[in-house]
Amino acid sequence: METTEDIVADECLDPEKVKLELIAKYPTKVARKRAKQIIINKIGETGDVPEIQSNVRTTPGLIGQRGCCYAGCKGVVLGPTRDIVNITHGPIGCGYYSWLTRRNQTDPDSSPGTSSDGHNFMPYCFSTDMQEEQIIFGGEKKLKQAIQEAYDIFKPKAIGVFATCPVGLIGDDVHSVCKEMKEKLNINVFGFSCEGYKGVSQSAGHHIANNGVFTHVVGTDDSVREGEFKINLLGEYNIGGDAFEIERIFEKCGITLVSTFSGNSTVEGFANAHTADVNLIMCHRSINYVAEMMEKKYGIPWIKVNFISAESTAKSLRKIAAYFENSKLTERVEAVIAEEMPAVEKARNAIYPRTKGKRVMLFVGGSRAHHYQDLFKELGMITLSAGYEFGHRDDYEGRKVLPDIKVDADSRNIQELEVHPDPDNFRPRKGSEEIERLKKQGVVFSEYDGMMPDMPNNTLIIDDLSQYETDQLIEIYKPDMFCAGIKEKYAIQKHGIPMKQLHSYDYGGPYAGFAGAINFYHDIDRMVNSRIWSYMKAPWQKNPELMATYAWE
Ligand code: CFM
Repeated sequence: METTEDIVADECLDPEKVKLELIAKYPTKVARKRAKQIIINKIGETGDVPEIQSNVRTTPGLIGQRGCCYAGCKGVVLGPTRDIVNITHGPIGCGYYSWLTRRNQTDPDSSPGTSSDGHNFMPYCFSTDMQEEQIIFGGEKKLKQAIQEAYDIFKPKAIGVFATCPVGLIGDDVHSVCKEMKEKLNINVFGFSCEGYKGVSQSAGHHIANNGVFTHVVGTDDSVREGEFKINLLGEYNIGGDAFEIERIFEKCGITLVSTFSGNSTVEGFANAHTADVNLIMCHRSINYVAEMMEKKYGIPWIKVNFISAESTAKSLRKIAAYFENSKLTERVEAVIAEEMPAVEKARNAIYPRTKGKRVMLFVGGSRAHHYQDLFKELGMITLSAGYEFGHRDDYEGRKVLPDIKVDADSRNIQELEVHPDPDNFRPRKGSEEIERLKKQGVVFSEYDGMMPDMPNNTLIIDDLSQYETDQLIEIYKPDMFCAGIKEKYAIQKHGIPMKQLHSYDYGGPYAGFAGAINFYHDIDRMVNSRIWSYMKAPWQKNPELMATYAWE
């Protein structure tokens, strides 16, 4: 079977040449900047990879894939929690377009460890609908009214308020309004200064959301839930029902899920997350802050996991068992893997001959461009190029580069919370000797190696890919499948290339865990082997280009 090396040995696909081609038409300054964000992967003998510039502003004029700070805070991190009324303080457009149509799912009767109260506010869109009047005279009064109205109608346990760009520009103090309403209503009301323009992408919003949830919610309920092997799952957002599949597997293994941040979650779950024995991180980019802060404040260690792909799921379950060092758990985990894998293998073996050697590119968010490569590997597909929209250097190169990352003004804008051990609740889950012993046994703590060490040499790693570069890449490589988001979807399809959304799964999924892997194999098989794409003719292929001259010429 062809490998990446074979493919790029073709002179036209030489990554050095492709890189030059991608930036050839840019003005010198832009080309220089993009050259630092388009990297040809080379893994050194010690596992080191080249430096990639990331988490910097998108060049104005380039059409990028990114979202805003508000999107990262309200949409991504807080959005999937079903029992918080999330109010967008701003003009209606921000609320309307962040309405959770991207298929975070929830089950009001069975969020982990929570009483079933039937609360589910996710299908609603709450906004203060600011008008010119509020922009000129201030919107705090309208915000107070909105909080009161939401409380009167829904009687929620908590209300979150999210600031949009104009709120930051006119200076409404959402935090003091929330404080006042919290005292008045006697429920948790908290605000987020997540104005869209903050930072360089939605990544800033993740950090702000993490700070807010950690400050206002985590640790507010000390009740300890029954069950053995208590874990939190961080950075899993229940897209397309992924969390349901992961919860099914945990339950089968006898692992107690205290809380998920934040797929299929509730505010109660966050409140006693500090009672878990270990934190598992799925999406490192969006939530590593919470894991770090919980370790400092409560003594809970964290381990990186991935439940995308059957092999990765099995590996992650074994990591959990290794952490707890309990023979009963180890046996159960092995039994579950043995029970689940035959169906996975059966589906894979049937599909593999049709998908092996197909070429794929993934440009998604801050973690999926890495995680989904494992699923494509199981299908024998080759990842030629990948990149994040807004990942940081540690998501590409691994956390070992953290000390070398220069903090720029945009990042300094986002508050770093100072966290200390909690006098009542700090309890190191493992002693230092135990940790050392576990490390020797191969348990890796507080580490994420990033995407690049996992990718073959000579693959193109591209940060913050632009639409222009997308078109170029497709023309040059003619991949069999391109993975990105809704904004990119139709332009890619017009090239006659199947495009898989990995943000909302195009209404497919779940893709996590064992059952999810099977779903994914089937969906990808259908897409890469459909002949429909070869019949595609883009409008510009059917009709000649329109030419015009200026009237004065
Ligand atoms: Fe994490 Fe996410 Fe992602 Fe993300 Fe996102 Fe998302 Fe994503 Mo869309 S938190 S970084 S900000 S895994 S919304 S659930 S799919 S870009 S790769």
